[in-house]
Amino acid sequence: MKFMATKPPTTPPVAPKTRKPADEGGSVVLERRTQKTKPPQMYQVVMLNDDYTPMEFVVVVIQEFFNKDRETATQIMLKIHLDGKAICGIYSRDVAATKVDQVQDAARQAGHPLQCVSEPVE
Ligand code: TYC
Repeated sequence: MKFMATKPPTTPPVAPKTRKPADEGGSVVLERRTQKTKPPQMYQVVMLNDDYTPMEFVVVVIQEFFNKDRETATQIMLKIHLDGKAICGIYSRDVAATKVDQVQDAARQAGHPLQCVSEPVE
């Protein structure tokens, strides 16, 4: 059985607006806000030269704790030896602090005075 309306609607249906006012041109403008979150401060682990730690030990430490291949580790070690210090890697604060501890524990165990420090980048 079919159901039909008995009366026509009193007001004709209104078509939805298809366009925004002319000055908006139909586009959506999002409000611009200045970014609130800054990227985290990063820390560089700087290794220092001394007169006693063997070069080979420094190369192995850089390979092991800073994930460098032997050639890169050797270049970093030579830079430390010649310039007095060099950056071994850049990390978040906690990771940098852990690297410093690992290097100093390894140096202490081996009886070498090797030192490194963590410092904020820039
Ligand atoms: N200067 C050391 C030597 O001649 C080698 C060395 C390199 C030590 C780098 C520390 O961080 C260092 N045996």
